[in-house]
Amino acid sequence: MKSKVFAGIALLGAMTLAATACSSGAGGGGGGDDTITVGFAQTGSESGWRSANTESMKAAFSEDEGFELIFNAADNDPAAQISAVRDFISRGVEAIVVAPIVEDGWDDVLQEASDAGIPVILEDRTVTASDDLYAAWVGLDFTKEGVMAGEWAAETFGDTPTKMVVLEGTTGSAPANDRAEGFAQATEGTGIETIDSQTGDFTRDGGKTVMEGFLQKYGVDGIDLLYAHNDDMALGAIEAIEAAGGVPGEDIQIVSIDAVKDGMQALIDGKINYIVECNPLLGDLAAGLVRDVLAGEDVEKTHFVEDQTFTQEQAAEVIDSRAY
Ligand code: GYE
Repeated sequence: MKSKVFAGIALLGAMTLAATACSSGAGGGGGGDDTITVGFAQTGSESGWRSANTESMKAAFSEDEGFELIFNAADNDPAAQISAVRDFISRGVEAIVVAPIVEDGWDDVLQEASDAGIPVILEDRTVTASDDLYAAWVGLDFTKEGVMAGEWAAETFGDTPTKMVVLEGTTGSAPANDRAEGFAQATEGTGIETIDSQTGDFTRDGGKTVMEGFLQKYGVDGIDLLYAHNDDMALGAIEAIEAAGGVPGEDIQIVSIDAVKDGMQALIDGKINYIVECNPLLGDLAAGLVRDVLAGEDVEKTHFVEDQTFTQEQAAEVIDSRAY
């Protein structure tokens, strides 16, 4: 079976190749048999988080690490993503990794992968299908992220009547559902009232367009707080608020999730007030799970990666040392 031993051999092979700079040459030549072929169905390229996640996955599933990666990004179209997984099955890959765009609708294709004897590892987002249908999941606790964002809002606004608008992530996605739920839990009984909530699809353009609509409807003065399910939508909203003559971070306070570089910079600049991290560097963990599952090892079904939170001061301290 292909396992850690195998990964070690692949790594040694790569080192030897680098040292001798010759023998099997480029491409699929030497070591081809030993390579683990993996299909990865990514959501798309909607955000800075996603770019960092894709980079992390490509590095972890590289040839040097002993993999041949078939990469697909579905442009956030759930049907296209399921087709990509079916294509991986028909190509006979050894393992499939999916970052599911939405939670629902996975039962059939996961069953097909299982019938074909191809293990599926989920990274990032979760699904509603039975966990018997996949080997493992690695990602973040989105509900907890929502709770942490909500706790900041509850502490900041308390009983003060506060008009909040929400920029939701992709409708039906696990992070949109869970971040909404976590925030609601943490702000229950406070003076925060959701006056509007719409999806901005996790994109900067989406955040900007939806925020423009909110501003037309309520005016800068009619909104006290924006909760954006990711930094990119907050960044789009900042453009909309400035264009409407408002001061983001002051006239309208903003809390968002991800802690990507541009978001952290906006936090330092005082345009965002608080950020909850969502760590996108899941590649090594996902690759480790693929190796272990293919080696027949018993793996835990769920693997949570820890997140932290950032105030403006904390962001300034760490921004230079962060990898994404
Ligand atoms: O927060 C957002 C991205 O699924 C955790 O997807 C991920 C989310 C992330 O587009 O920026």
